[in-house]
Amino acid sequence: MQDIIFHHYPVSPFSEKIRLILGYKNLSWKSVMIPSIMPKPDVVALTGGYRRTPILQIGADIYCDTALIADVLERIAPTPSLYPASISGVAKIVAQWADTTLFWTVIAYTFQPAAMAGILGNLTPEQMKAFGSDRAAMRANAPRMTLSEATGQLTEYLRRLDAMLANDTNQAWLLGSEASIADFSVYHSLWFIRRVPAVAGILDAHPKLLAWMDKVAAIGHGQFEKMRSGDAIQIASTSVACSADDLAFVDTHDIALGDRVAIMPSDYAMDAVVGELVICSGNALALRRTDERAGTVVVHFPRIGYQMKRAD
Ligand SMILES: N[C@@H](CCC(=O)N[C@@H](CS)C(=O)NCC(=O)O)C(=O)O
Repeated sequence: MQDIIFHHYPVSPFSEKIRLILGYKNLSWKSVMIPSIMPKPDVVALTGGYRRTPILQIGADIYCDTALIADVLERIAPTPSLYPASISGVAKIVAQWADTTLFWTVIAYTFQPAAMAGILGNLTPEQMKAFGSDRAAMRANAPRMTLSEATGQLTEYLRRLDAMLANDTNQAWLLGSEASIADFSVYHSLWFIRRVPAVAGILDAHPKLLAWMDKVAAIGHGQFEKMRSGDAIQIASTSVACSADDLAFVDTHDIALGDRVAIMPSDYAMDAVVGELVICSGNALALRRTDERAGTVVVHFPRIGYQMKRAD
């Protein structure tokens, strides 16, 4: 089994989601630190343009988006499962809500003037400015929520989440007696709030939620060692991507395997990755591309939240 190489940075909520899943599955992994803003030459060497955080690398296979990364980790370590059979559908639906609606409500709430200094650690005013410009460019025309709307909506979401946790031990996790992907997806946004003292007080009205957060945090991050990004690129360049023969072809684009395609997120950071389509399954898309430094790699995306077009 090749190393699990995780590319991330400490204050990234989506990275925290995956660090905890690595811990939940008791996995050993390599940790590659990446920049939080562009340029990210070593990330782009692997992905071909996708710049969001985190990414997972296994040899010459590069997995984008935490929904897909969670599926890959589930395949590598099926127990304990992120998708217990009786709740797998609802767990994925709640996770998707948390990774989109809840996340952007939390971002609009947390990035309020009173909290700016505490959010990203000790940034200089120049670094704060660079961060602001980077995110403005990344979000382009994506809709923004005002602080008043975000505060009101988040308050209601927290009430709803708190109501999912009963006092008896049968409801230890959001969806019942078993943990699931829903816990990890909801947790990472609330973790982002809790880190920042100027805004964390909004959680205090919900002791059950705070106790559940302590339980998720106690899972930890598994065992990891640092790896340099140059070494990760070297590993990609000397590895062969795994074959996708077992994934059934599901054609909804009228594009055949082997055709040149461009794949990109459908909401923000819409940088296209171009290559030859090698996986087009019910749940995932992947293309093969060759990079000067990383060699031939296969870049994988989930279907949900991404768009694919023919690249001519
Ligand atoms: N749907 C994506 C969202 C990832 C995402 O938005 N990550 C944030 C950081 S937590 C990001 O990419 N920010 C810009 C950056 O890191 O360059 C996923 O699940 O991985």
